[in-house]
Amino acid sequence: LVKVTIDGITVEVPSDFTVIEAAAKAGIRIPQLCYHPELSKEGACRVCVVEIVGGRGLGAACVYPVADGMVVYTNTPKVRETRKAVVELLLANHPQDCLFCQKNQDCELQQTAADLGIREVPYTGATRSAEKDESNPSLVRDPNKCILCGRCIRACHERQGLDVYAFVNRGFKTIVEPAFGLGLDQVACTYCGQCAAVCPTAAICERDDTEKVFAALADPKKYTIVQTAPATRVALGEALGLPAGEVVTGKMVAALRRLGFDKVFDTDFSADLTIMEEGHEFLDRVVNGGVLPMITSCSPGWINFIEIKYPDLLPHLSTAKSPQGMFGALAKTYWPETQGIAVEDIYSVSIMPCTAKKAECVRPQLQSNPGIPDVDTVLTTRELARMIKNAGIDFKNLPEEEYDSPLGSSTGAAAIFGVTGGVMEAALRTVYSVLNSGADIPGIIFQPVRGMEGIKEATIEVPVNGEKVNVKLAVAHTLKNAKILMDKVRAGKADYHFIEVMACPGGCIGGGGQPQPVNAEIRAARTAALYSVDEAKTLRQSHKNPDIAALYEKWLGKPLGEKAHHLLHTHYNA
Ligand code: HC1
Repeated sequence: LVKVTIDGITVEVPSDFTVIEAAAKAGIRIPQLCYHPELSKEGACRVCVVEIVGGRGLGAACVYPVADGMVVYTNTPKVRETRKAVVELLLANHPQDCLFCQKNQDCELQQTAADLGIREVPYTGATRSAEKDESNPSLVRDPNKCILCGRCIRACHERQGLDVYAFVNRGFKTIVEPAFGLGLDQVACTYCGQCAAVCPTAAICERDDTEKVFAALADPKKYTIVQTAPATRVALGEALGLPAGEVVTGKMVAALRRLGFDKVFDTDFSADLTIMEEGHEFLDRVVNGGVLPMITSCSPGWINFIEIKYPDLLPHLSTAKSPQGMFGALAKTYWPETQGIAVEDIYSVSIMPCTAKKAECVRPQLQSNPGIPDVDTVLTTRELARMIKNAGIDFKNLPEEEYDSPLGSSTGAAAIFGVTGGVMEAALRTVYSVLNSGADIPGIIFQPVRGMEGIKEATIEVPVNGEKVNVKLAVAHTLKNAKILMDKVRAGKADYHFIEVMACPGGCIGGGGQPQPVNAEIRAARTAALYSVDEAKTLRQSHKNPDIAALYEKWLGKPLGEKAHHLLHTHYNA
């Protein structure tokens, strides 16, 4: 440890800290744009300059290493003047459209300018003029709003093991873009949105589909159905003035009704259905010698990744559609059929923590009726928050309401889909029970697959064909960790039976469409909230959901049966 004195406050910090980290420990927040606490340090924007006594002028706090006895001042006239000039220069080459920008009131550049008391931009001259990239269903890139902080480049490389973006050109012409200036649809982008999750401005955002949904809600001919993903209920509140990790399920349902949806259903219902199909598929592969390890298939960023990077491993993927996909199939078959509604009149929306879900829903293989998408529009949690604000709904004071029946019921197993290890744990609860004559997994929870380690491994003993078998499991979150596992599988060095992969840090609770900012503390709060949803449920195993059992009995047949196979399973793009 070393002792550093910042603005008169002395703190002891590890010797590998930089000044910005030491200042945070002293309770001093230094303005920051290129710096992100979960990414490597760049020292690019210089907005974090501080005075180091005895140093060579001003230093960038995010990259300046601490030293024993160091004395730092973060709030001198020279520091304030310099920071202001840095941000004024950034603003001089930035569109002045804050009032109608998608990130208005949610933009770190705007906030920094406000905090620094900037009232005008004293510099004029040339400004960047580059084309927007709207090539894909998930993400929109506007290079004119880019401040060259490089966070997207680092997030893509360091979290996801991909290199979609790079700096190109030099000096004033410098820009961040994919190789050869191609659209994101032409490069190895998985649409996971982790770039958007760390972008301080509106240079990378989710595609805004809110107007499409407002239009459908206003169309008297449309019967509107909405489903809500597991991880949205523990994050939506953050964008509407509530603390991180507050469970807002009932308020979200009430808000969706007030927005005008005819039916408010739950992706958690189809997460239970996914466990029925995927769990039985796993059992079938183990008992009948199918391709192992079987790998989960619900995270669309992960599916895009394996299709692009490991197409030879596609037979390992479970053929079960994602819960969003399964719900969509029911919304455009079971529901119209049993309610006597024309399928063309149904407009199906899903609320997802994920930008890649927008690309999932346009896959032609996710159409139960040729030419008609099962999910018409995906809105991220952030977009739903904007719709709620737009409609003037007083979210904080809404009464709690229940989902509609029967596609709104769910067990605790479904809730934990939204956190890394959750799909595996949910599947084990059912698989274990099936193999042990209905006995529950001891204690219901399976601790070894919980937690934020990048890759978790575990073994569970179950009887298979009359013999005790050690079933080997692995769980990875982020694509960088998925890559490590896939390289082992490809090399024949993995003896796992079942692997769960989620593309985003922490699983869907850290999805690219969730409210910003996100950090380890916020992810931990969302995670704890999802586990609390599970604990609060009387039924915590998917196969015990009575509405799922009734659906199979009355309409769907049996898991992996002909109708289930046709509606609830899919294939991938090799
Ligand atoms: Fe997810 Fe899933 S858990 S992929 O993160 O399997 O997006 O929340 O909806 O489909 O259920 C996302 C979350 C989500 C699906 C489920």
